[in-house]
Amino acid sequence: MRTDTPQTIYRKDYNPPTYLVDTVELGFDLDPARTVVANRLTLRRNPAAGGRAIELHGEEIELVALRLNGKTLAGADYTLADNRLVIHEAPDDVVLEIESVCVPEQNTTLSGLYVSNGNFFTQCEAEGFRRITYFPDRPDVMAKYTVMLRADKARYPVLLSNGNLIQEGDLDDGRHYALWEDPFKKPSYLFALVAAKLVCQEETFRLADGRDALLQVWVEDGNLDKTDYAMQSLKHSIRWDEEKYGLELDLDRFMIVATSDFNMGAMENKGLNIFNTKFVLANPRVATDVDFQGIEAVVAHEYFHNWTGNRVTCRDWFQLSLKEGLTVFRDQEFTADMIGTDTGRAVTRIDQVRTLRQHQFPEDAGPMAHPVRPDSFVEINNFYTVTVYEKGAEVVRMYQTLFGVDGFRKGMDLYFERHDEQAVECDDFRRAMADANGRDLTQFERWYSQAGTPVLRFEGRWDETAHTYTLKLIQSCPPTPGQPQKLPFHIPVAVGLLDAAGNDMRLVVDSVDRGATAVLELTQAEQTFVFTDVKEQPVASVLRGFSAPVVLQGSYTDADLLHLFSHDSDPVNRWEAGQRLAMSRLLKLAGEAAAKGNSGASLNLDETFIEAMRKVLVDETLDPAFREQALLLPSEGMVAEQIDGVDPLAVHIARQFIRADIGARLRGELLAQYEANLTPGAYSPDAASAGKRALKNIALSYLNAAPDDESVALAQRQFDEADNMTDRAAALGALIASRVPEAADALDVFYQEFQGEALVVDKWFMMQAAAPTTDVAAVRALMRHPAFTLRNPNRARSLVAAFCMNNPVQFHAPDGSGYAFWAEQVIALDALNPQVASRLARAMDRWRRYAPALQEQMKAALQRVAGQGKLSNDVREVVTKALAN
Ligand code: B3K
Ligand code: ZN
Repeated sequence: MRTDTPQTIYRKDYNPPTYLVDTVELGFDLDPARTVVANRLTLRRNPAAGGRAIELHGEEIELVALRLNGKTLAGADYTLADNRLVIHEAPDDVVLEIESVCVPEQNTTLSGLYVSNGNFFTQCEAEGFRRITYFPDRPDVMAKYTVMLRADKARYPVLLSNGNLIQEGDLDDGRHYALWEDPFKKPSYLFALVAAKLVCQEETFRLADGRDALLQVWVEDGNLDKTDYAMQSLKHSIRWDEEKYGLELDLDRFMIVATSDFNMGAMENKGLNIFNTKFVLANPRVATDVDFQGIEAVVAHEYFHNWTGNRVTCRDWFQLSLKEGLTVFRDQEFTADMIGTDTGRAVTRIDQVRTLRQHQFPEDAGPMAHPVRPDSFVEINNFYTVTVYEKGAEVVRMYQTLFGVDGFRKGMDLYFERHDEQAVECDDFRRAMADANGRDLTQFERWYSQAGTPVLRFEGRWDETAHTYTLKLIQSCPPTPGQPQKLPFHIPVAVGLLDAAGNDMRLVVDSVDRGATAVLELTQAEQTFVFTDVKEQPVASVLRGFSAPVVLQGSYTDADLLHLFSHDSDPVNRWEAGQRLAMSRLLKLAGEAAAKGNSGASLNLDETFIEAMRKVLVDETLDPAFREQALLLPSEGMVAEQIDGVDPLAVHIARQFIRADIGARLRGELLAQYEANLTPGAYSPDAASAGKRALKNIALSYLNAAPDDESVALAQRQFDEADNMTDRAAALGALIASRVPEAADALDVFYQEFQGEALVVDKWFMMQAAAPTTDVAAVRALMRHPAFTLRNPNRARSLVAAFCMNNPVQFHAPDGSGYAFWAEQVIALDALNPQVASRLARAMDRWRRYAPALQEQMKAALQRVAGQGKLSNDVREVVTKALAN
């Protein structure tokens, strides 16, 4: 726990390291209560930097011995303060020997070396290596590692580290050892070790160049029935990277290890990926379609990091999106390719757009707004954000939109040719893209340096005599903390024009035939594009495929939107038109509900909207997965983002009213689609089956938004009879939402059946936490359940964070009880695990948007946390920024 005043670190202050490290030899004597780490480094003075002082980081470790070129250093030779060990004056070439001690069993932060369920794991990104040994713990120091692990053989039969296993054997006293060597230079954040009692599924896999690689998925005993999908996903990922980018696995062995105590999804340590069990373990009984998709995506993401992140890494942490944005883009493309069909691709794209709007746009508009490449931070762990990851991926996607798949590949090839085994900057990636495609991307840099979501407005005018259609595009970007003014972005805007029959017109701009979709490049604040030979009034489909991460505004009429919703050849914009129709109703009804003192009594939904929903629901020419997306209303959070001084209860009432109205008025169609989309036979997580289940289950949920005996019986039957978690969880969710007494029994049955499956117990907590019937008192009661603990991040998130983030009605209860609970839990969690606490702290980001009475109480809760004497930098940065902006 740091209690000193947090220091802000600035990108502009970057200095190269004074010494470079060539080799690292680590020796571990693993003991939960006292692990001794011997570290032998060879260093060399960096000619590119001045100075002869060696700067090492160290945190929560005890220095036992320190020798330089064989001589023990005296107290006057170095300073040890503020988590820094500085050796004042060193020769050009140095062998440094450091011995230190840490206490893994007391490490609840899950950063550095820690114990989970009796096993040792590490997490070093971003700055966890310094909690293991003294080291220049910065990503631009890349070295070769050799690691000796020693531990009790009975308790820790499996000893793993990065790279290749060189030697293993027995020692005295029931101990054994393993020696690992990583042939590649790497930054310290990619170091990992595991010492544990685990079992594995393994196989050899033939790589494109004919080599055989050993692939392993390590889990606790009893979970080998849940590793198949992760293994399959790994093999698909290896193949895909070979075929798509010509990138091969560069090691003889690739390991995935699952642990139930993990701060995030997974970690790409070289050759030894460590995963949250949530993204490894799956079988039909315990995992949903969404869980299977998550596993495939995260396994791929971590594997792809081997090239984009590990072989080419970041110069400093401000460059984080260099590896994260790029790798998210790669895993997104992989997911789309795995589905294969056009609508399948579109549905994954729609998912990405939804995530951006739901999470990234609010971040970009809130107190923590930062550019994709931030200029400053207090705690780097706070910057593993949707902006760095998802907006970063959108920025990478725009290169592909501008240059095409082949142009993008050329840029990637040049990037690796120039920068393999280097630590570089976002600018280097942009330069590779520009040079490979012969384009000037100077202005494009603003996507990295300017925060905030650009607003893109369009105005279209058809000239019936000249047969031209003039499209005016106007861009602006709202101010963000520290950035009052923005310059125009370079925005690729994909546009189509629909004729009255709904067909794409052929686009001609400047006498050039641009096909059905033209990618216009907007670089000015305002620009006009003229399409010629337009014989009738078109309906414009702007920002096809969501070609840039912007908010699109245009004066759409309902008629335009209905036309696009029925006909747009671009499925993303087709979906988008439906979302706009829904959003306008949600906003209108939320306004009416609020005006009537939050009574849903006399709300009304127009036939036009119901008819549009009916049409898409029964349109058999559309994939079930797409229809489900089209039927899914914008979330309460997304609606709230559109209203100043929002009252979350009014939004909830409006959305529930629409759901119930759809459920009642489309009853026959919903029942028919429910039946038509059953998936008899053995469960398979493939996209087509998952799409059917999704449509069937959204039908079930609408039916139970206006429950009657029949719909409740349907949910109950599905709950009792389904053989897979997707259908069981959906049925349970429908019962909970319909507020029928059957729900409580079903929850009991569910718990009894799955109490031995931690990931399912998480779902059980989460469903209750997010139910609008669950108030703070009920959450507190759940916290007293024997299965609850704050110490396990998944469990804490499944109840505490799920309540604060996914249960807007109760979280924003007018008496402020939700906010008081939040403050209490942030403080409690911070003492255990600052990273998890800090994520929870962000539930208050948008406090200034709420109705005055709520705002007041939110501010008080923020002040209560900020006023704590003992607070991590992580949480302090978040609450300080929330109060300041
Ligand atoms: N690189 C890790 C994230 C590390 C987070 C540190 N607080 C996982 C990933 O993005 O693949
Ligand atoms: Zn990543």
